[in-house]
Parts: sequence; structure tokens; C-alpha cells
Amino acid sequence: MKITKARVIVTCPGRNFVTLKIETDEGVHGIGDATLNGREKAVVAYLEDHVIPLLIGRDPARIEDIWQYLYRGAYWRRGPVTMSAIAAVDTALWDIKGKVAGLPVYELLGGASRDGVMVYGHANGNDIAHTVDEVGRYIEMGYKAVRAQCAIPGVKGTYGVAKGTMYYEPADSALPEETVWNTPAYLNFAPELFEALRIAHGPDIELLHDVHHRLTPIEAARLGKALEPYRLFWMEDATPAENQEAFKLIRQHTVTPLAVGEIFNSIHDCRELIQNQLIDYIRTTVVHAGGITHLRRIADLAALYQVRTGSHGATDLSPACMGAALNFDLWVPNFGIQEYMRHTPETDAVFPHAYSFSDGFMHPGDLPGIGVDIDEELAAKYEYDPKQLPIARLQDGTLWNW
Ligand code: KDG
Ligand code: MG
Repeated sequence: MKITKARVIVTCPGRNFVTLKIETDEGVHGIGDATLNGREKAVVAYLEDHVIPLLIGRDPARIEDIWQYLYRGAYWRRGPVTMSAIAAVDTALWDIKGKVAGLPVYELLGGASRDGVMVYGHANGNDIAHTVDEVGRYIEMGYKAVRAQCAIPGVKGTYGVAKGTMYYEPADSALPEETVWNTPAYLNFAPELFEALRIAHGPDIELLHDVHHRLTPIEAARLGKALEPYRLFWMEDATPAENQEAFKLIRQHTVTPLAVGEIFNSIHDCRELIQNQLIDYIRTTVVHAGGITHLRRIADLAALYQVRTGSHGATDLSPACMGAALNFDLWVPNFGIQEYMRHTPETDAVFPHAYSFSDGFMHPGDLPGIGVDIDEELAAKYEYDPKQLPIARLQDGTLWNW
């Protein structure tokens, strides 16, 4: 079998998605997500100008060799653009391999390690009472785990608070929206929120929270300690993690479990965090960390240190990523949880998929491959709409981490 053609499809059914479709001389095709929120066109150009010409004529069965060829062969390694492009190729090749074998990808990886994949949803509100209600709504939908984010009184544009209720989308203007960040207000407020959530919803529901890189290590340590009575499933991205050692300080002070890694692209970005047991959950995902092939390497390293997976699954990761991630999650022995932010009905229609949600758990379905396809005719109706993620400034104007 040979790769005869590969194309990048850009569509915007409510938000932008970049998809790579690889076709073969035997009529089998595969797809992979290549979406990098706010920087979509960089990956499109990388794929079209530098990767697709290298794929034509290759045997799609040789996934590992093609991965190594694109990673080592480029000379320039790692980074979100390169690794998202490699991920798209990798995912499409696993999709093809599954279709050729007549098996879902989880069967190729070694078979199911569990019956379903526990997912967490996103509840958010304009104040504590609203957030308490929203978490309740997710519990009613069947979720066993819910991420809770709440507007901080007096702070404009708090991270994670949706403009609508179901489909939170932060990249919503052509130029970055400017938000304000106030660490002291947040540190005082966050424990109050989780106290109210535990009082209202009891001890059993798993609660998660995303700090979204806003704190310094010592502030993160303080927050982790203050949240201990409310037993979070995890505190995510408490401080930026370019300096992996920074997490030592947080770890010394709190037993609140820590999750990091949605912006990481390679095993090297998280090696120290994992080997020094500075985190509990690694959030790297298929699309931004080199595909199933590389994610498996990260998960295997993590398994040695009892670090579990908790892959990123916001709406900017397309259903093609979700399908691949769910196949991965069903297999991976050291699975922790999977983020699941629902896509809009328009997006679901563009990407017909076999995966399903029931009572807090998801299953990838049993279609051969990743179990997701793209309806190209429908995709063509939604033109690319340039959008960027917001930025954050402190109250004195200092640029901060969004
Ligand atoms: O594109 C950025 C989003 O995916 C990110 O802000 C969402 O932090 C996020 C999360 O945990 O889902
Ligand atoms: Mg996050």
C-alpha cells in the first residue's frame, strides 16, 4: 500500500479546525487533527509546504519509521507547530492501520484495559451560587468528575468562565482580548468556591480546577494547601512549567494532586516532572504531543512513577483528536481521566464519530481506526475565521500568563 495523496482541510463550524487527510492507492484513508488554537495557519503551512511532499509514495503501515523521519529528519525538533503536524500524520496513519486491520485503534495498542473512560466536564459560573448550580447540572448529566471555574468578583474576564453555558470558547476575537488578573483576589476567593461546592454536592463528586498558569510557585503552594480540605481530584497548571523544577516547591507544601502538560509537546518537556514525581497527572494530548506514537512513550515513562494520564480535551481539540484520545485512553494502563468539553452540534456534524458518552464515561466505539471521519462537503461550507486566544495583564498593566 502507498500514500497517494494528502490534504489539509480547514473548517470553522463555530471554531477553527485543521484536519489532515491521507489517502492511499487502495482507497483507504485516514484523518488526523492538526489544530493549534490561534496559530492554525502555521501548522497548515508546515504540513502543506514541508510534510505532505515527503509522504507521497510511502508505505502508510510504517508508522514508526515515518514518525522518526519527520522528527529526526527535520533537524529542527519539538515545538507545538512541528509536533502538531507530526501528530496529524501519526493519527491518520493509525486510522489507516486500524481500517486495514478492521480493528479500532485501541485493539492495535493492546486492547481495552477498562470498560469506559472517565471524563470530566466544564462547569463555570458568574458567581459562587451560579457555579454551584452549574456543577449540579453536570452531575445530573451523569458526570462523575467536574472542573469548576468561577468569575472572581471585581476581576474582568476570569479564565474559564463561559459567555454561553455549554461551549466555552476562549479564542473569540481576531486580535487578543485583554483580560485582567488579580492574584490576591483569586487566592482569597478560590477556597470559598470549593467550600461551597463541597457543602452543596457532598464528598463523592470529583472536583477539578484549572489555575491556568497564573501563580508563582509559592502562591501555588499556598493555594494547594488552602484547597486540601475540599479534596480536589487535581489542581491544574498551577504555575508555568517551562522550569520543571519549580514544582518541587509546590510539592513540598501540599498534598493536593497536581496536573500539568496541556501545552507540552514532547517527553522532554515533562521528563523531570515525571521522574521526580512532582506531578500526579500528565496532560499531554494526541494532537499537540506528536500523536499516539509519542503519547504512548510519555505514558510509559509516567507509568514507572505512578503518574497517570489526564489528557487535554478542550473544544479546540477536534473530534478527530477526541476519537484518537479515547482509543488511547481505553488502552493505556496508567489512565487517570480524560477532559471532555462538548463540541457544538455543527462540529459534531462535520466530524461524524463513533464515540459516545454515558453516565460519566466515554467509549471510542468499535469502528475500525480512530472511529471519526470528516464530511468534506459540509466542512467546505464553514470558512476559516481568524481568532486568537486572550492575553492577561496584572492590574498595573504588566503582561502576565493567560
Ligand atoms: O486553546 C487553549 C485551551 O485549550 C485551554 O485554555 C483550555 O486550559 C484549558 C483546559 O484545561 O481545557
Ligand atoms: Mg488547562
